[in-house]
Amino acid sequence: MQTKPDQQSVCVVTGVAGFVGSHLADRLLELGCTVIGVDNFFSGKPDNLATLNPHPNFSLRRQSVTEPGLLTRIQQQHPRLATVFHLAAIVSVPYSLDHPQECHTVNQAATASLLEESRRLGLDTFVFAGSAAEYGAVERMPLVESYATERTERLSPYGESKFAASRAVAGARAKPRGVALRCFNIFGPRQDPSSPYSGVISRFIRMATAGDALTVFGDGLQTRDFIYVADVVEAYLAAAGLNGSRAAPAAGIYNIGSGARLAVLDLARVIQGLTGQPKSISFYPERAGDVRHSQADISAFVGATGWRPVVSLDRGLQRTIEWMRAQAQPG
Ligand code: UD2
Repeated sequence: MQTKPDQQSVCVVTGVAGFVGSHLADRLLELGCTVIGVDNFFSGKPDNLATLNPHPNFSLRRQSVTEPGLLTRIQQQHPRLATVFHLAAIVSVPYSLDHPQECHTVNQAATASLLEESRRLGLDTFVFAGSAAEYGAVERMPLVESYATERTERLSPYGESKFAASRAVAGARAKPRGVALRCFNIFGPRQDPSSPYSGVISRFIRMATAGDALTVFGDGLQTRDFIYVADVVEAYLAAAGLNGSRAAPAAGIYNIGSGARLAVLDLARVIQGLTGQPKSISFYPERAGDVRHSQADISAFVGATGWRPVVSLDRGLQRTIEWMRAQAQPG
């Protein structure tokens, strides 16, 4: 059934200080929802809350999603709580390789607990941030949801934990209805470019705008499915039936990507063109554990909700470049 977003819609967003979570919360507030954000600032950034903090319908809980009773306490204060968007996670694949137990606790066990708590409280919808990492070494493109199975060779505890959690979420048919969004390579403003493991787009834009050569790992012919953050946010709204168009989708796991793939080397050239910084490209050894290709088949979610990505790669890159340039301005 379609829900009309208004002051009646009370939502929890875990990972609210993260790249995607903060954009999702901005959009929910714009729609008139009340948002309770949760973050322990392990990887989330206080700066991402700049537009949220002053909003009268926003409140923040600084805590980990591993702490029991989180949703129960929120529901005591907000009896109309209906929807949980669960995005908080250990988000780094390399970190998960060094800390497999912590990754299991945060990404898998905490999701199972929040889901169970949602069931006890009788909440309507539980939307979970899954990942393309759930496909691990699968080579058949485009990737269809059913290609990731228990037998799939996943390349990290991160991929394993996201797969198990998505499965659990999709198993919740009603009260809550569980929807896991298997997101591909998301990019856009607020993505942190500073770590060696940051998204390639944020890294390339930072290098290009600084006038540096772009670092390509391997031959650059590996491909990825890049999707702009605003399109991902609309997918979250559609998953919860809050986008005001079609009915919400049935419980399940759905790919969220652009449906197209682009070689890293082509991406480098596009970014050099858009920034007007046609500096050279430096080639480095292929990164361990990299998958060769990644491309989503998005027909399941498009068919279920009518959602489609609408921001072109060029437009998304331009907006990201503008944001990064503004960040670089002093003061
Ligand atoms: C993405 C996700 C990761 C996980 C994974 C599942 C991001 C940031 N990471 O990892 O969380 O879900 O998908 O498969 O979305 N590269 C360069 N030069 C650079 C940086 C990267 O050539 O300076 C290459 C890198 O080797 C890779 C591609 O660009 O082949 C994309 O790298 P990424 O780190 O943006 O994302 P990916 O697909 O490894």
